Amino acid sequence: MSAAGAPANGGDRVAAVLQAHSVNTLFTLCGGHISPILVAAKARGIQVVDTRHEATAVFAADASARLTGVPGVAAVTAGPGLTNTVTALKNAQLAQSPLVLLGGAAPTALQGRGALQDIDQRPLVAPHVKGIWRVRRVMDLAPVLVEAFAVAREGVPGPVFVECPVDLLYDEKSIRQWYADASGKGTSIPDRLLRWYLNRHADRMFAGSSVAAAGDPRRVDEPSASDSSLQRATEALAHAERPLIIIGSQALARAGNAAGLATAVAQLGVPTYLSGMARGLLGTASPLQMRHARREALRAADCVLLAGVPCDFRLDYGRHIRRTATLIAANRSAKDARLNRRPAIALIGDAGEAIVRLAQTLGDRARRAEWIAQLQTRDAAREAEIDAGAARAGGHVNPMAFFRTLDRAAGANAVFVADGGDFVATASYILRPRGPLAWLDPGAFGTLGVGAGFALGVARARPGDEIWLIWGDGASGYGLAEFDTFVRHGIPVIAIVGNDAGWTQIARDQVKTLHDDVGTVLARTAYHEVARGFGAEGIEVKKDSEIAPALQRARELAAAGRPVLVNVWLDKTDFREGSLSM
Ligand SMILES: Cc1ncc(C[n+]2csc(CCOP(=O)(O)OP(=O)(O)O)c2C)c(N)n1
Ligand SMILES: [Mg+2]
Repeated sequence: MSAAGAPANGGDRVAAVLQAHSVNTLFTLCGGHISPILVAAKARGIQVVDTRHEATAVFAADASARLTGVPGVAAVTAGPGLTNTVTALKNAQLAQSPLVLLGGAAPTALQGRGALQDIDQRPLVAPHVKGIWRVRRVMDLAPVLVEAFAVAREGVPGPVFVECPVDLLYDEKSIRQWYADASGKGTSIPDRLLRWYLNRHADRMFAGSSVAAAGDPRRVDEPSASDSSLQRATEALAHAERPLIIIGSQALARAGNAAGLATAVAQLGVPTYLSGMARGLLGTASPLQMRHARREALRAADCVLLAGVPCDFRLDYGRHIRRTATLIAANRSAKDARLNRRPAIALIGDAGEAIVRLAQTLGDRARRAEWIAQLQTRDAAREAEIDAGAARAGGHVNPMAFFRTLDRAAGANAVFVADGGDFVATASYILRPRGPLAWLDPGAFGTLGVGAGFALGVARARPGDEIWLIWGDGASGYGLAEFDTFVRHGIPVIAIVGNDAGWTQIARDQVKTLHDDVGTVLARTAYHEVARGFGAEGIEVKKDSEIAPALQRARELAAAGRPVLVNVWLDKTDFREGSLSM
């Protein structure tokens, strides 16, 4: 702190705002442009978690935001540091996850003059964020960041980007000295002009910076559906014979309200499918939760409430909802509420809050015992099919048997992170997330490579929870190097690699339709040895009989603080035959 109480430098101004927003972790990969932010964050007690790829840092910030509702924060260096984040930023945007990305930039006086890593960052980032700010004065750092945090959270949440040029982050004396050295001691008129120019430039940059800047969060109003639309939804549901609710990630935008939402669904007594971050909302054994044959249920339903779920590819573009059914769409985004199907009733606002209010106005007037029983019977039949599939023995491990065993083995505080193709799709049918916000998948962008970063974010948001990273062998390649990060930071992730020696989800259709597996074949790589190389534990599982002991051992190691990779040799199965995502 300076005499006037202002932060020592711009880096500390940034760190002070993070602290005021209850950010406990800064995910990063270092670079000279952002050093003052990292050092100041550490000095203020914020844990700096340094990763091996900038995408990991942003995926981690995304996961942390999803679990806490507080925007996650990542800091990356200028140029290549930023370009490396684009996939993760886009993923967060489509998943409507609020995060703040801090990027370095070349010194303000040198931008556009061939400085190291000096590129125009705006056009790279702008299409993927809700807001972008390029700070030009030290005194603006804090207010801009406060605004960035609020924009990330309000309305439809999403990522934002704040560019902080390096010369705003160091203290005034050093920067003036640096500019003085750069402009030399020459006495010619151009030399003197340059010194005058740089001096004036520094005056502008540091104007007003002797005063401390407030970093307190700005209030964010939560959007709320109108009373009249809610009344109409209440009536529609009360008169329905076969009502159905589908709850998606956006309904959990306010992470802290999950328990209230679960209670409301139980009060309504309407059969419910859960997707994305809503999986696990009703625990593992709710009689209202249906897990299978969603398409058939949608075809039969006469009133469908989509809560935070757009009619995109994941819902077959709304094709399976009857034309005669009353469609109710609760969504923070008016556009998403109308995507591909115009709802009869649009509840524009927080979808979770809408369900809570519906439970108050409707009570259990939409509970239909016979309809619930009908869906339960179909669900049970599918579970029996899975049991039969899981009982088939092959040369190596049966993925269905594997996930049935994992479902029994995982602890009550398990969080599942899903990153891959067929292997994780099988997991999503069989694993039962223990509670709300205990299942993470990429979301609508469907990118591979989220796993290691998500696991890292979960570890920081839910210290002490048991983290299972369900990885396809293909997908694991994007993040294996983060085992180094897990080891250095003592983060006991349990990674399960479904080793089918291939990019199977793609191979399945490519071979069938084009009769060639080119580009889809991998080796039975010893991924557990790779983890050992990074200093973690590695376990290999080649037969069904080895599954349970391996999982128990992995849990023990994780409980003792050790990251583990379990490399599981899979059999080919036809479980996912016929499913094609486009
Ligand atoms: C970044 C990215 N690249 C490529 C794809 C296309 N893709 C979807 S599923 C898949 C195969 C995944 O293979 P693996 O992780 O081994 O899982 P498996 O299907 O074999 O169980 C691929 C390549 C993608 N979704 N994201
Ligand atoms: Mg594979």
